Amino acid sequence: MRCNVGTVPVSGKCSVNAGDVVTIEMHQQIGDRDCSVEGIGGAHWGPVQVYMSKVTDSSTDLGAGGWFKIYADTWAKYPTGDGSSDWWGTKDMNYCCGKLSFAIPSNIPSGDYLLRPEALALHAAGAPPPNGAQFYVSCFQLTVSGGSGSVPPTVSFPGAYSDTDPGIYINIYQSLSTYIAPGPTVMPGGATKSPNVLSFGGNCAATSTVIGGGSNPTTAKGTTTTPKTTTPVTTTKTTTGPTTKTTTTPVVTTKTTTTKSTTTPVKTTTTAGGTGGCQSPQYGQCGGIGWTGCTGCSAGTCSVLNPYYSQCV
Ligand SMILES: [Cu+2]
Repeated sequence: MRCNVGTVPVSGKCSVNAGDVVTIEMHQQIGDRDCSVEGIGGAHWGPVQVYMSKVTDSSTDLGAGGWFKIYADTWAKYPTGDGSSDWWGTKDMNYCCGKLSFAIPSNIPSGDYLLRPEALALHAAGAPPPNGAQFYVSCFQLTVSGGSGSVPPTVSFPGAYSDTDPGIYINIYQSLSTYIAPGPTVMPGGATKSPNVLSFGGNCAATSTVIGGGSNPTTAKGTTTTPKTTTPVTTTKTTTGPTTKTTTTPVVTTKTTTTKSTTTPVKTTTTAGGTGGCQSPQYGQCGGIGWTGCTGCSAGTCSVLNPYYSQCV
């Protein structure tokens, strides 16, 4: 829950300035940064949230100290369909080259930090604990310069979440009137974004709202520019452990504006899978109600997690 399994600190640190916009990337397969491939595939819908922890040395720290939330891109209701049709943070990530951008708050002290983006996949989260929600986390080792103020109140991992939290133990295949993301509120000076992308070709540029006023550019669109106050962060590459499949690579980018795309998933009554004779990759979706993609598996076997979701495991 802190920094994923099978991970250890590495020697490098990424230097950033307080206030910099950082972009993290998540991809299904190691080494694949193809923007035409879903960043986190297989209907892994849920919120994306980002935490930081002040540490003495980010190249050795294991994250046992306190964490505070700096960013949240969680949920927004789509006019039709059930919760799986709604806007989610992981849809923003999925259809935007696996990228999510957010600012390092300017009102935190300078020094070393661990940065912990967390994608929470809820496609099987309606099953009773300990089955259900899937957390995809990585930790990045930062040194922040130019900060000010003090560290906000913190939580611990484990400890911040309960397996029965309403945003963790939830069936998203029903109409949702609200969604309560797990964990503490975003710190003042942090930011939230309302998710706004439902498919490839959606508008990946959007602005997040700073808690306490103002806004930040959050998502790179097409060409990447380096903002004047930003130091590019290109060194850390964190590979997740054996139970997950994503790789996250931080890079610094910029930019803005919003719109909404409107794709409604086609509903069918298939339970074992769709029409494809093709093969999904390991950890990919291979069946479930509404699934029209590949029903075979190039690695693993197609296993039913719930009526809406079968996965190559
Ligand atoms: Cu999964």
